[in-house]
Amino acid sequence: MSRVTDVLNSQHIELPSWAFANSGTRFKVFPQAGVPRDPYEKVADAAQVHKYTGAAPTVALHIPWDKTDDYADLARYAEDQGVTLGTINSNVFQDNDYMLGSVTNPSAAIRRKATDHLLECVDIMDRTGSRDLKLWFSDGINYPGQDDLRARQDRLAEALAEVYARLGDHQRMLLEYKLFEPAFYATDVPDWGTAYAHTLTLGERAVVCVDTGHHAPGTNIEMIVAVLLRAGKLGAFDFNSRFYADDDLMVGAADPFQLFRILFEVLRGGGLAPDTEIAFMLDQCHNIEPKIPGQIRSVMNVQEATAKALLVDRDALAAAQEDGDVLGANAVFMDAYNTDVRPLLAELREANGLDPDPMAAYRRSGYAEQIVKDRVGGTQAGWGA
Ligand code: LRH
Ligand code: MN
Repeated sequence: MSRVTDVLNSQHIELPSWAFANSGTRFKVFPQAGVPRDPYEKVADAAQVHKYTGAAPTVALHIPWDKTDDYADLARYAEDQGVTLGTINSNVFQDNDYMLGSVTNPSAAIRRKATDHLLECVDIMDRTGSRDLKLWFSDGINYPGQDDLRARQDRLAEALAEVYARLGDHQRMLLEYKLFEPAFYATDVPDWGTAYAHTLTLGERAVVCVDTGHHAPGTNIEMIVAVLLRAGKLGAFDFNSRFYADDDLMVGAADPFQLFRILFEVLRGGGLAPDTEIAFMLDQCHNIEPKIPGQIRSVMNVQEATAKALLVDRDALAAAQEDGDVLGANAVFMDAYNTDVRPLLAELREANGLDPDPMAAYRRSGYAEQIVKDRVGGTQAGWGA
């Protein structure tokens, strides 16, 4: 069992600062009392998740949503709270100038502006000590003929090369793909293949980010994970779950079996080793549920799926696979998935001096009521769209 507990003890899930802010859909954003008003309060809320789960020691920032005068001071504040600042996310999807694209825009001046934002994010990484720059582009077109697909790829490649050249030796570029939305005909980085092709051209410190909500329905995501891992190009996950599109629901909520299959392929490819280079991040929006408990539940869902993946009897599986024992192999896989790992995780938390039930411990802390009292006035944080 030590192999299982060693991996679970070394598991590190990065939280998105924006999950603690107000979020919603184009129809409505329902504000919640006690929501943070600045990056400091977002970091404080993220620290609560780490306090009770012990598995979420870093917080990803999104620029400009987390813009602040002194990033080094924010990094120090995070340390005081028991967490560190993680991935820096660029944002070239909310400026009026980017209607027809950011780094792929027909206008060279607008491409320059977008690229300068990406370079500014690297400057911020130098101050926060972050390793990863995550690039997601909403760039795309809505109608055939609207723009030249090939030319847009050339423009994208040019901007990525300039940013890649700016990265420091220990810094990486995570290129995130997404099938559609906000573009509804062609997205410039729509799938793993396009992202992979660009990262191959760029170099070894450019890797792919798999957001589990960014695929066509029915896509076998664990297959993509196996292929990218084998190619040494799987850099990160944006974990969430969905029933239909990019719903950004809690990871494992919509399809816990899929999450198990994905984490089994990560394990199979060596991606759960204590020194793994893969960044396991959450990218979610708690539109109607309380946000800190939503993040705690999400971290627990990843831990449970990871524990189940680690319980797959690999020798029995390999034997059945070699024998062509289809049902036997599937049964070995399902036995692990159908194992209740909650007692194991509760024991692990107790062994680490944590409450076996993080949700109950957080509820008893009174933190939720305190932030509602404290955070009066000011402007609640959101997506600022
Ligand atoms: C795009 C995305 C991207 C983030 C944003 C918050 O859908 O997944 O990772 O920048 O959500
Ligand atoms: Mn994402």
